[in-house]
Amino acid sequence: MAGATLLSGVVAAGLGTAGMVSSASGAPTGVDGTQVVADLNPLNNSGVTGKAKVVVDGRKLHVKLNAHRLEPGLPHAQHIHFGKQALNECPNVEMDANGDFRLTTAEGQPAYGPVRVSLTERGDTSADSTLAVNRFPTAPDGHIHYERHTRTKQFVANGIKRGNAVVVIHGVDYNNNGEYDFRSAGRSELDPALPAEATDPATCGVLRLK
Ligand SMILES: [Cu+2]
Repeated sequence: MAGATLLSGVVAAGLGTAGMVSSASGAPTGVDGTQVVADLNPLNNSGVTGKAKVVVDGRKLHVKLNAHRLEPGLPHAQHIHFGKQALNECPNVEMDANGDFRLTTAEGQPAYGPVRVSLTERGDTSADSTLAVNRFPTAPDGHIHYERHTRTKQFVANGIKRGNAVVVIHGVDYNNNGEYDFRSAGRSELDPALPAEATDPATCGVLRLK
């Protein structure tokens, strides 16, 4: 009898603690910000994998990104995509609208939405820098190790905090000749002056709450 009373006391205390934790985590922003993480998975048979982490505090972002098996020595545009109308997911082969066995950046837009943050190494990080080719990492030895503090718009920060934003790294050398050229995939629909190899997505991951 005494044991049963003790046990029910422990259960009640446990529920009380759980209730407190959940109400604390439901607060608008913690002191240290909200952390979201992504596992990056290959698109377009690139073999590129990686991990990304973003800590959001108000409009401030602290971004860390590591990726591997990228085409070395070439610029890799990398962004945080988010769209209120998007699926907030990575694209799959069914989104290859024209059936050419390539997923272009435009074909992926219904999944991940437009560019909101350009993960450049210096200067502007807005969507204005979507194709700022000379400010993106060039993946020496196929690796990107990236860290940057920046800011974004409030609605974008809110989308990231809700777990709805998507990290995408672009650049696929389909014909493995060590450069972006027009031979294998033609022109980019984002900028016809660029080969599609420079802008097609290589890897993608949804930034989810832990
Ligand atoms: Cu992108």
